[in-house]
Amino acid sequence: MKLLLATQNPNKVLELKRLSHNHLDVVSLKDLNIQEDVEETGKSFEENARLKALWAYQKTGIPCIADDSGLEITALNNEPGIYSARYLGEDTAYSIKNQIILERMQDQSDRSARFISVVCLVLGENDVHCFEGIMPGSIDFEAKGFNGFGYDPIFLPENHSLTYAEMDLQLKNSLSHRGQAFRKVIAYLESRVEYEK
Ligand code: ITT
Repeated sequence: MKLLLATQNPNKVLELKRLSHNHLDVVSLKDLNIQEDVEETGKSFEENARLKALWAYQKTGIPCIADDSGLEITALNNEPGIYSARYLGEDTAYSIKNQIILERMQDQSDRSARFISVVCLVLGENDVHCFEGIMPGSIDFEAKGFNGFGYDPIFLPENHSLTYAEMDLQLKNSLSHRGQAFRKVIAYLESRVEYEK
């Protein structure tokens, strides 16, 4: 089946395309030449994921999913949270954002953090389903690795000695917050007979 991933973030498209199996023909907004973005006015990951997926469904009529995700750092009052993309300025380079976070974390003994993803699937106006993935971990003492995007170089997933940015895509997908949520979507679609093919 054709599934539209409603995102302007090419890294999310890459992650889902790598995860999805042969039955799933994943297309992106870019593939459909849609450049607009929807304003994320929700107060939670779920509200924003729902908003993005419904917007894309209403625009195209294609079954859609959207991810809203972010990093919560305990010692920083769970910032940046749902504002992860806008934190410290939407146009600020992540190399700078990550350095500022590392400086703010310098004297913190509690380095715990977690990544959260909520992926919302819209199969019809009243056929909407949300799935969550959470990866607990900590903020490293320096930025490490060059893969991935965003806060990947400073996030150490629990029980691993590599940051997300030091992992290849397959390893990151196998444990990441969004990998977990995407796999739940795929399992749900497989359980719906009409979407088997
Ligand atoms: P779309 O809304 O178009 O999907 P976006 O990048 O703006 O793209 P979000 O609004 O969900 O997506 O913001 C998520 C932000 O959280 C993202 O820009 C990163 O800063 C951060 N983030 C989420 N998942 C991440 C990951 O796997 N690695 C690093 N940073 C991540």
